[in-house]
Amino acid sequence: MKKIGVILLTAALLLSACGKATTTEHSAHSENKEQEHFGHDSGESTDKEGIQAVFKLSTDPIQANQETEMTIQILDKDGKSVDDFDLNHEKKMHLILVSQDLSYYKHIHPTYQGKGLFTIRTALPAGGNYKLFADFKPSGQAQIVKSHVVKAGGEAAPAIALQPDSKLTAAVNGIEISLAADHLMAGMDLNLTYTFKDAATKAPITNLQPYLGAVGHVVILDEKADLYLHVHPVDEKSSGPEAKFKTSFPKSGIYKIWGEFQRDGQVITVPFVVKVP
Ligand SMILES: [Cu+2]
Repeated sequence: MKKIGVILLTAALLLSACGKATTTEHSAHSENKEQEHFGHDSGESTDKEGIQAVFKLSTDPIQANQETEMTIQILDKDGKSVDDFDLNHEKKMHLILVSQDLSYYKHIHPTYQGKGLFTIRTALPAGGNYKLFADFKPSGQAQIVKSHVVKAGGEAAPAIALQPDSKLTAAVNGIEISLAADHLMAGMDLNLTYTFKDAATKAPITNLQPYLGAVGHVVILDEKADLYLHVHPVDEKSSGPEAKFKTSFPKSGIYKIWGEFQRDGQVITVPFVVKVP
């Protein structure tokens, strides 16, 4: 793949109560029309501190449903391995994998092998483009997010157009989950409040379990998967019936918001699509 002029801007924004929200913005120009609207890079991206993440698949090109080992090597500006990472919500790296239409979402935790090398075995569910976001924190440094696009061969799943949900309520695992957003407007601080009820009895749910050290985690992407926000709750120790997150959408547009929670030992992922004026 030939690419011209890839600009990568990474800005850490203090958005959440624990100050751990990060925005990455990628603007890219490509001769490849297919990828034009899905930020991309060459597998190596450098931020202003010079930290690089080199993504590799042991099987490249990869086919849909073919399990492969993925490696993410973190290097400093001199190309030397970054060896020490702070735990961020119990993990040294969080890896988010989405399909281009954002219909497929996976949140995984690569294994740290030492010397800046993270590995994970995974498969991609259908042909097409996927974007990976590696979220990590070299010791003593700010949180860093690096992204990479991979393409799987094979039959593509029909693309699902991203439509704002008319109703921000969903039932998952017998739990009715509602999302309310106040001040839904670009560039403004707002609260995202999830409310949990028993889907059958409508009784409030108060026994959510900590998941990765907090009542929940929220990952937000804009429709082009250029803007990545990872938001942690205002009150991490809540167990329901509410979980509140404070964030800010950088610009107007359509965003997909995945909330992740845990109850009875099961992780619940609930996606909603909103239009931010
Ligand atoms: Cu994670």
